[in-house]
Formats: sequence, C-alpha cells, structure tokens
Amino acid sequence: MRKKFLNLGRQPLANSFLPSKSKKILSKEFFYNLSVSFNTTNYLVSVTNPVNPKFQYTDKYAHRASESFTMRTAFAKIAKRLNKKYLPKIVMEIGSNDGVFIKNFPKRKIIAVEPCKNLANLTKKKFKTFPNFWNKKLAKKIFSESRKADIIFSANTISHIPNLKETFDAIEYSLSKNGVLVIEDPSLLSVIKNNSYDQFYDEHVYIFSALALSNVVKKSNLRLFNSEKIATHGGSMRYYICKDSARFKNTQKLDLILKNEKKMKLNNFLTYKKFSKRVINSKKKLIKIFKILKSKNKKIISYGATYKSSTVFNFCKIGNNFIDYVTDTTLNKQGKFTPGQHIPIISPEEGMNKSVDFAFLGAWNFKKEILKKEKEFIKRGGKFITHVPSAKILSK
Ligand code: JHZ
Repeated sequence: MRKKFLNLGRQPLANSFLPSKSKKILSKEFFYNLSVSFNTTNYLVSVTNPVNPKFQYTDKYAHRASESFTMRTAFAKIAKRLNKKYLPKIVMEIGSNDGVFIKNFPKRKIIAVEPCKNLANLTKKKFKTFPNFWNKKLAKKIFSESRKADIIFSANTISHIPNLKETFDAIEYSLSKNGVLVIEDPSLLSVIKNNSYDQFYDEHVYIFSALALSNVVKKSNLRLFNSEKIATHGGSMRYYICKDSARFKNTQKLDLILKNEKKMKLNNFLTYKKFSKRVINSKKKLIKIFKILKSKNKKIISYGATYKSSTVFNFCKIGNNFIDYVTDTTLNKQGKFTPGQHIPIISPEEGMNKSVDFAFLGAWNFKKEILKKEKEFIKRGGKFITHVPSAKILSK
C-alpha cells in the first residue's frame, strides 16, 4: 500500500527553463502537484503521480553531467575501477547524457542509450549511441542470446524511470551470465538525514534505499549483491546487481548497509511523517532568512540553476521577490528563466560581481568545489546561504 507523506505543492518540470517571459511562453508552462509516497510493502519512496517521461526527456534537455569537475573526476575513477575489476567486452550505459562516464572505455566496447536527442546527437559522433528510451524492445534490438553486456552502468537515471519492472526485466535479458549492473542514485538515508527535500522533483520518481531496491530487483530475477556509499550529489549510493544465479556472493558491506537502514527505520512510515514536519520547518526558516536580508537591502543571488533549487524555489515561493538572478556555467541555461519562479539565469562571470552580498547555494552538493572557486567573493565579505542540512548563512 502507498501512503502519502510529503506535499511539495504546485511545481513545474524542473528542466523547463523558459526562453523568455512572453505571455505565450508563460501560458504554456506545465504545472503538476508534487507529493511523495511510501510503499509499506516494498519500502519504495516515490513521487505519487509521475509525469510522462516523453514530456521530460526531450531534445531540449538542459543538464550536462560534465559541467562539474567533481563529476568528471568521479566518473573517470569508477570507469577505471570497473574496467580493471570485471574486464568487460561490452559496456552499456543507460542515460549516457554527454558521455562523461562511458567515454572512458574503448570505443569498440561502448553502447550508449540516451533518449534526449540533443544529447544523443552530441555523442553519436564519438561512439555507438541509441537515441531511445530504455525498454524491452530496445534491449532485444541491441542484444541477442549470443551477445550480452558484461557491465551495464546507469548514474542518476534508473530512479528517473517510472516502470521499474520493465526496466529491470530488460536489464536481466541484456546482462551476460556473470554480468554486473552498476547504478548510482541519490541515497534515501542521506535525504532523510540532510533534510534535502529538494532531491524530490518530477525526474526523481524514486529515491532508493538499499532495502527497497533489493526488493524491487528480485521481481526481475536479479539480486543486489553489493552496495557502497558515495559522496556525489550530496550523498548517493552505488549498487551492484547481478542475475540471481551469477557467481557473486552478497557482501558484508551490503549486510551492514541494510542493517543500518533498518536501524534508521527506513522501513517505517513514521520516519517519513517526521521528515515531512522537518521539511515544513526548513521552509519557514529559509523564508525568514531571506526576509531579514531583504529588509536590510542586501543583494541576494542564487548559485547554480539546479533542478533541486526548482523544488525549493517553487515550494517556498522564492522568486525575484528575494533573488535578483541565478548564475550557472551551463551555456544552454544562460539567458533563460528558472521554471515556475522565472528568475533570470546568467553566467557566473557576469553575475558574481562586487554588488552581490549573499548567494544561495542552489548547487549545495558542490559546496566544496564552489567555495574553492569563489574565494574572492568570500574574501570581500560575500556569504553563502544554504538549506542543507538546515537553513542558515554559512559562516565562511
Ligand atoms: P547538479 C540534475 O539535477 C538532473 P541538478 C538530474 N535529474 C539528476 O538526477 C542530477 O542532475 C544528477 C552548475 N554549476 O549536478 C552546473 C555552476 O554553475 O547539482 C549545473 O547546472 N557552477 C539528471 O540540476 C548545476 O550547477 C559550479 O561551480 O540538481 C549543478 O547541477 C558548479 C559545480 C555547478 O544537478
């Protein structure tokens, strides 16, 4: 049974950066009600009413995974590790974005799957890319009984696909006998601990726990056999999954992770009810900070036009009333307006000037990288605001 625990209100698609604020564009903006539910049977936490993926993963998809140094380095490192450990002949990535992970393998081994046509067009010049959604039909087109994948990798994508049964069935069909599926997605435990409710938006249909994922993959004759915590995206998990009959034994690390999730009561609805109360308090606190700063005539901007900040701004109704503009390094976000609240997005070169007093960390997950980059801003007295793990002005 699914039970609702969090209501984040009327939200736009987090990827729908507007090209202008013309009446015509604004009248077409799509909104839906974002609420989050807990499944008391398999412990899955999911958006209650997911949006049709056809409206989300279009040829206008804005996110470029290689925009941050942190992610480029992390993907290169895990690619090297997987290559050494499993010696794959064929590696497939589901949701290959701009190729930041899969480009680390030799071209002849690569199969990339990316439904956003603008991104698929970028990588198809470099290696084999299927511009399609991942499903059984595509799996049967790519693989046969004699040709299977030794590694299937998918970062920040499986959690975006509403139909998990078909997704994992298609993966089970595509994996070689001892092939390994490696997925990375935000960690539910981190979301609960950090109060990072902004991990919920239309694309994050699921925020997985190891407990829930192990239940879900079983239904497709797959087995979660290992898992590790990773630091990316404000606390994620890397999961290793194989065919039920594959040679891998379940690891002690996985046992500990499952035990800890039970200890933290991720299998209990009450945990989520309490989380929901903390989210409402976080909203109140953040609005209070913005109001105080505005009453002192401070100039506030936001740093990083993230999908996550779309949830925060639309939930807390933070727009041009508090924030002058958002800076972002991604070229195709610059010159546009944020979804729902319509705050202009400009380049950091233009935006991080001397008149800025405070910058809200929309990309709080890259705090370390950003603080290092913005030493000048901090040196002249500029301060960052965050809402994770609690709403506050950072002291340095
Ligand atoms: P970032 C996206 O979410 C969407 P977002 C997606 N659904 C998902 O799951 C996660 O990624 C993984 C900019 N930036 O990665 C670049 C700066 O401007 O936190 C990006 O636009 N300056 C696929 O959008 C944004 O911030 C910087 O110094 O929440 C970061 O977006 C840095 C480091 C980043 O993901």
